[in-house]
Amino acid sequence: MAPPAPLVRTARAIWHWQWCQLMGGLGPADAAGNYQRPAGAFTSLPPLPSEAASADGHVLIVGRSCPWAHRAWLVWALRRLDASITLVVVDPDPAEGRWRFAEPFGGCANLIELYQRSGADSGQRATVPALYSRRQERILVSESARLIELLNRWPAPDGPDLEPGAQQEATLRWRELLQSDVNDGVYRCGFARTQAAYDRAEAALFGALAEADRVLQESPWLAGAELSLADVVLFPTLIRLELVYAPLFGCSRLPLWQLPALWEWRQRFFHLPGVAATCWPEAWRRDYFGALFPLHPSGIIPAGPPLATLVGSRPAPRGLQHDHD
Ligand SMILES: N[C@@H](CCC(=O)N[C@@H](CS)C(=O)NCC(=O)O)C(=O)O
Repeated sequence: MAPPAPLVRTARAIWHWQWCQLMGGLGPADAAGNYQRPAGAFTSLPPLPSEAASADGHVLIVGRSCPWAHRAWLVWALRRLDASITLVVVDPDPAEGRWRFAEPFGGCANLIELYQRSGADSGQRATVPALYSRRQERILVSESARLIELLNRWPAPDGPDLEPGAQQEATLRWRELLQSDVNDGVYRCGFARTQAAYDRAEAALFGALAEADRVLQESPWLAGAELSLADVVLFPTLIRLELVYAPLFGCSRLPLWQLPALWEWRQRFFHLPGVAATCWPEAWRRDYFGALFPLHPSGIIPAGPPLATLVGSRPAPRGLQHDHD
């Protein structure tokens, strides 16, 4: 027998109140219910360190599921920086809600300790990605938008320049739009507290994706003929779309194949050398569905499409500079 209506109403009101409290733990919102990404630590761009080229001097710390870390990991992979920057992958510790090292790093068991040893305030979030200097024994930068610029200028004899001169203006324009409407946009959909906040974020997200699709009908990469940081920042969000953001954050207006140029772009990007090794769909689903309790209280990890159905086999190059193995 169904419970009496007043009981259902009361239970709903209590659950909604609890939900609002729990959502506050995921991140702040403004009075209209729009998610507001909190500021991070170590946000300014340090100069290129003099020991840049020496092996083992620097460490890039990433987590598999994090799209912000993924963009830094991609620049590291595409520019083949493994000779001068070591990659360390941290694992989530869902019980504690923080990142931990597989084995102690710089004398620390988890990332928050490393942040504090590096001089971060105790209230600051310890986020990935982070670039650490072994010589200075501290984190140099942990804001991904700045970090990808630094990694792009890092000495790399064989690596492509991802801010090609003729495309600088277009690259910057795309990066600004993608950062707000797509990269942060999917979180503003998922973490919206009201219908209106979700509607605004969702419209901006699919507006930006439609614009990207239009541009990619004319040009192989977002900012022009050459691969750039604009493509790099779009990929981590788009490759998680069907696996995480559509089912969990409600970014489900269109299946991506209905934006055919974007669908094809994603396949081409995935098959660039080094990119596949940065993609961990099982970890993405496990971390997002397992950790975001207010959005998915059961913690049950749904099946998703195999990555191969999204990225296919290696597509034929479209006369692209970097599309070779
Ligand atoms: N502003 C940062 C955001 C990075 C970020 O939010 N990373 C998340 C994972 S996706 C994180 O490490 N969160 C840990 C925490 O908030 O304690 C950037 O773009 O680098």
